[in-house]
Amino acid sequence: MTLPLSADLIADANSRETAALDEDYHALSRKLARTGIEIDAIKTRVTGFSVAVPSWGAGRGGTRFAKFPIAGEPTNIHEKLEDCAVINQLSRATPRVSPHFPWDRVSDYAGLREEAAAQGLAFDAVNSNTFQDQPGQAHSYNTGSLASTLEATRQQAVEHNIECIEIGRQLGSRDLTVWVGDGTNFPGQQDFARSLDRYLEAASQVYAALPGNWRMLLEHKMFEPAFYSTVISDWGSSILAAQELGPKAKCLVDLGHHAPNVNIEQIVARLHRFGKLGGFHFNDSKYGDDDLDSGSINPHQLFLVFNELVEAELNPREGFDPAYMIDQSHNVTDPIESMLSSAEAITQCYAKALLVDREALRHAQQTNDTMMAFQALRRAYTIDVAPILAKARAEAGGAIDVLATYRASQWRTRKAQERKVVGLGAGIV
Ligand code: PSV
Ligand code: MN
Repeated sequence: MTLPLSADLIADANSRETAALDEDYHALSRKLARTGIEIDAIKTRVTGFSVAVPSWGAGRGGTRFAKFPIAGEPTNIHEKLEDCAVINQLSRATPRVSPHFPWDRVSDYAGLREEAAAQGLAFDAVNSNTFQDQPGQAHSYNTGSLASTLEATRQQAVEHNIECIEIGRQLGSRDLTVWVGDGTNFPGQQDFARSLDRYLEAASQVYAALPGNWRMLLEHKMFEPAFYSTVISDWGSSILAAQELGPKAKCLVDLGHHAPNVNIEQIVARLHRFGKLGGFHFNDSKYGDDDLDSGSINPHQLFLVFNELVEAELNPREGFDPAYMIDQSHNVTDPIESMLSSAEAITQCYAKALLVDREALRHAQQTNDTMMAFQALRRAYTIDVAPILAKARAEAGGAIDVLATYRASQWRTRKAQERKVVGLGAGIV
């Protein structure tokens, strides 16, 4: 395996941090031991935790107004993989990449899989794209894709999804994530029931093409590009569609796809209750699908989501095995730094959720002791778990201080000399 950064650089940076980390880890171990928690057991769980990164997140996103590329940004899937390998080498928490087609199209997928493996990476869920037209495409998606009123357009969207499954098979994936931009901007523009019927009929053709062990992850979103209505607008539409399609269809929750103030942790619990929680797109937002770093605006919500996910791990239903993924592509930071910051925030919330005294929580809930139930969560949330993560990373060959080590590597400056300049324009590609 050839990893992108020099192991000496990481070891060198770590050597300057080790003494302080050991002190912090020891202090935390004594604090946790007082409540009967063995720190090494938590570290083992943290080591076993991982989250996939999106191939498109390796590039700087844009708004619909503009994109401001940075020098050294990746220009194709090969360069994106290199950047994802940097993220994983430093964080040791992101060993899988979720590709998006046709953005990541190549002629040799077996070769791409080997190329990724040589850098310590595998492929996660494949994402189809029927929300954008491609040059030379026979039928436009400007009025919809799987729910289009036009039979030929629906068929084209079905075939694209089936092609994604085929590509994913070659890449070693086992999930197809389907998000469609289908919806309306004007009242009366489409019939709500008929468009859902068309979506279900087309989606069932995609479902029928899933290999035996595959899952189809339905991603809901209540707005953008359609703002009056979307076909799979919320978790309710998503779970109904998943139930209608069959057991291999599950729901995927993207944190940025809800109305402000929606109780997303409750949605997680509901989907799990019915065995339909299939995956996550982590990010954060002030308004909607802002694609901010995970936990940057509302770290407490992220913790509460993980509290439900740990509950679900402890009480699994129908093979609970969610595909955890970051979905972000922001337009003002270095994407590698943002994904490092998100991976850290996500893993921190997982670790904090593991620290919740579930017995105390259950007892307080059962006896209607609201304050103690709340405090059971609060106590875990306020513990600084950073030393656990840093120790787990360092033991796996990663960096104690991921951002400082990344900056010391001068990766982006070096890539700026090798890579082509990314074009201007708007949007994420
Ligand atoms: C849509 O906003 C979304 O969250 C879907 O996951 C897409 O595949 C992704 O963003 C990239 O556009
Ligand atoms: Mn998403």
